[in-house]
Amino acid sequence: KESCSEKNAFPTTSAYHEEKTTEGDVMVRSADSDTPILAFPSISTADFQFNIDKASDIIVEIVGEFVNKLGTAKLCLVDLTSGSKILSLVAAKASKKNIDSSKFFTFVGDIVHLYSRGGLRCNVIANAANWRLKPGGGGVNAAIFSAAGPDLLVATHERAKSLLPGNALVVPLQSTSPLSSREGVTHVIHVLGPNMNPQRPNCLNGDYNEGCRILRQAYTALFEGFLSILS
Ligand code: AR6
Repeated sequence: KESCSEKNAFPTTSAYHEEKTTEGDVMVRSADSDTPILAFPSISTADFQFNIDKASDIIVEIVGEFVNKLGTAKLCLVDLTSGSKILSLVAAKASKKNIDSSKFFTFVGDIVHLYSRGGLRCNVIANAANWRLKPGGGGVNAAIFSAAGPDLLVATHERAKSLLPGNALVVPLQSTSPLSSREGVTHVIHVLGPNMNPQRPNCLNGDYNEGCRILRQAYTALFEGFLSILS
């Protein structure tokens, strides 16, 4: 059985310790399970086809603006594979910018199985949503709605029926949701990023001035949403 691990150059050694499970597997466990952590995917860079190099600059820029406002909380960029380009670009740029690696790190894993398969407890996860805040459609959105169960859609639509690009919506999860009971997730934050895919609504047709502006706004809204949960 393979356990997930943090990515390459941007480790989390100060925040985590390794622990042997009864089966002898080495798991990475949060040193303090009360530490609030926001796990987020790279918004817009898969189905929405946003340029990965530009996106990595923006992630590091906006993380840099928030990293000192987090108190004991942490931010964690997640992707599915250890070959993820966005994870390695962000890790390298964050390290170059001297962003505190105990406050921000990258992690390889499925965002709906971070604790059960990766040993990383994140109380908040972000969703790369669609404008109608609907389940399905693939990617992170399909995974989160499916893992959370039907209550997430109800709780989401009680708060909003749609989202404009660049905006975020904080949704508390019921304790009966498997994402809550199994993974320890208390909130999902839906984020709508800029879309460069002509097959999807609101395509920006390669306008990266507008695209970068919206992606900055999206990460700002996401991190503000996370801070609002902490306060
Ligand atoms: N766990 C962690 N990371 C993931 C997972 C997962 N389960 N699944 C995908 N990623 P995407 P977008 C990574 O396409 O580009 C949906 O259909 C993925 O490798 O989910 O913002 C919505 O309904 C990539 O790095 O989001 C929207 O219509 C990142 O998550 C549209 O896609 C984002 O990929 C949004 O497209």
